[in-house]
Amino acid sequence: MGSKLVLTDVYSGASEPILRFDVTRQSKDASTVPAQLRALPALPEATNVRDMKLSFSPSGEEFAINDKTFDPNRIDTQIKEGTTEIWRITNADPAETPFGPVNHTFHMHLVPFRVLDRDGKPPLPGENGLKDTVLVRPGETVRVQATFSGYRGRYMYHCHLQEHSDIGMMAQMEIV
Ligand SMILES: [Cu+2]
Repeated sequence: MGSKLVLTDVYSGASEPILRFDVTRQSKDASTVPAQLRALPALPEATNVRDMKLSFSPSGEEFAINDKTFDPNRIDTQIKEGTTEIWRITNADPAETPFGPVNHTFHMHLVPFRVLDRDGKPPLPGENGLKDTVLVRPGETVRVQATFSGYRGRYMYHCHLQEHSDIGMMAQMEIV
């Protein structure tokens, strides 16, 4: 009681407080976590591999995916409905800048994905389930796998740091 907890974003380098919790009363917590969580379903076999490079744009003034800034009139990736793909997502930005490391958080619309590995090593403890966003630190390559089923049409994938997607780090996939 009486304590204050402040949620801060240390990964984006901004270190600005996001949310403050003021503990003003005591309450009972009857929730429990099972000792063993449900096993993950087997991964279907992937039939295609794509590379996604996250970095500053060639001009150095914006952010890009595979050296291209966002264009709403361009389809960047075409995918056959129902297929399973592995995306190798690489952060090619520097670990040291006056503002700290340039981290990116890759986010895909339409389908959740599974994190296969980070630089060939197992995913982080919190990354074993279905994800829609994954942190990619400078110099890292994270492999994710997704099955593109459910809907056809155009969907976005982008860096989830809004300051990055706002200046180009966003692209379109079309499920056909
Ligand atoms: Cu980013």
